[in-house]
Amino acid sequence: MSKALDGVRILDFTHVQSGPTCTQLLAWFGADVIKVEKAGEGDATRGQLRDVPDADSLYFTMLNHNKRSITLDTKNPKGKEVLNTLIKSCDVLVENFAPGALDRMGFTWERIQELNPRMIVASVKGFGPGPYEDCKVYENVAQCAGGSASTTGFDDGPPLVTGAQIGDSGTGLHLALGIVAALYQRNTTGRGQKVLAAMQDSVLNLCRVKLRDQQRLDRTGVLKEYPQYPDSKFGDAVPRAGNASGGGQPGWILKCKGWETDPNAYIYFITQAPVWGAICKVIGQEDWITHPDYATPAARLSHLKSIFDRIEAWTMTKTKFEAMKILNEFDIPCGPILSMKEIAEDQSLRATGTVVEVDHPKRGKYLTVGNPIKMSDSLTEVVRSPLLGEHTEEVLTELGYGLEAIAALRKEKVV
Ligand code: CAO
Repeated sequence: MSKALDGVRILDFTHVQSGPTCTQLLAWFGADVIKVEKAGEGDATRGQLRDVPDADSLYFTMLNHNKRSITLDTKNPKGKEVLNTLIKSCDVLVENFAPGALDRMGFTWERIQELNPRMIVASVKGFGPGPYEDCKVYENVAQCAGGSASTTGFDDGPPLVTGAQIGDSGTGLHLALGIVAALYQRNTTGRGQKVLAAMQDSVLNLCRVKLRDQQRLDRTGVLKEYPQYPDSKFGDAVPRAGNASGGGQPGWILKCKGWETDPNAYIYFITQAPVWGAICKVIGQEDWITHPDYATPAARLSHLKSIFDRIEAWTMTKTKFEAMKILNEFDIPCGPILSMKEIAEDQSLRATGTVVEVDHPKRGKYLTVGNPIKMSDSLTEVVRSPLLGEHTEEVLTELGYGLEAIAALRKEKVV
């Protein structure tokens, strides 16, 4: 079976998480991704958070499937020659170096265009043009600068970062979309272009509803679906909303049976308006269906705390899975709080290829997250990440280097 991006060749200059997330997706869609790594060192994550001595870490392996790895000293003049050849033979160059690193290497946009006018140059940077454009940025910096941290957590606590890697993996996703759009446009223009995904911008894009709320707060001075309403005062910025839903249907995380000992015995419960009657029946509070304090969504807003307390008295009598089953029979939206252990053992996620077991020659079997995007005509087979420089000879041969030339490059530590 063919793959969506068959025939697309990616020069992958990415490292750590944001860029590799992007190129891994492109590889899963069928692109030939050639990861260029520093000779002798490789992507720093190969050695970070190691759990098996001398084997590539899970941090690296889980972000670099289906790629080929070559080592190359791009600061060496002979290494630059190899890079010239690679640029000429690839469709997309993806990088997430610190700002200016590619220029300092001698590969400015103009130079790359000279070598290959069809080349798409795609970059992750921490910030777009502006006061912080030269800063190096990691995940949590982006979460803070993109508005996520100030709006995450509880009202009486400090800003919080989230475990979802919205700065790194989130930006990688944005960049991948920009790349496929640029490839599509190239079909008509014949030209490459620059694609930039800034981490701050990507996080803000994912926090769009909070900028919505900022403007509602500016206009009305209150956010009635927030837990601060009606008892606390609102300031001039969107406050942290705890576990409130962020949409027009109030929700909260409620304890389930076993919460005293199991930190994940909780369920997310949404009091969606169309099923309000069903909710009242399930929890045995049928008088709330017509009670003026509870009958309409508007009336309920100032009673959300007591409503969730009452629902929790019911959820605490059920395990999260029992509650999930009963509530779904009535189309009441809810979600169990699943631990990573439960997710790792979930057979349905294995069946769909979302959780995949991969074999690696140095570390043995490990679990990874497969392609979360499923396509009917472009199936993903997850292939283990490459060892450092595993494909150097193979790729150089494809580029036209003979065995002697390759041996000479090795001797001079260019590859
Ligand atoms: N051969 C020779 N040199 C190479 C090379 C190769 N194959 N690959 C990279 N280098 C060099 C670069 O040219 C750069 O050299 P100079 O600083 O002399 O120009 C150097 O290696 C280091 O690159 P870097 O500055 O990108 O790496 P860092 O570890 O200092 O910074 C990071 C890491 C992530 C903070 C920075 O790359 C960054 O801000 N990237 C953009 C934002 C981003 O992606 N952040 C997410 C990180 S987690 O996904």
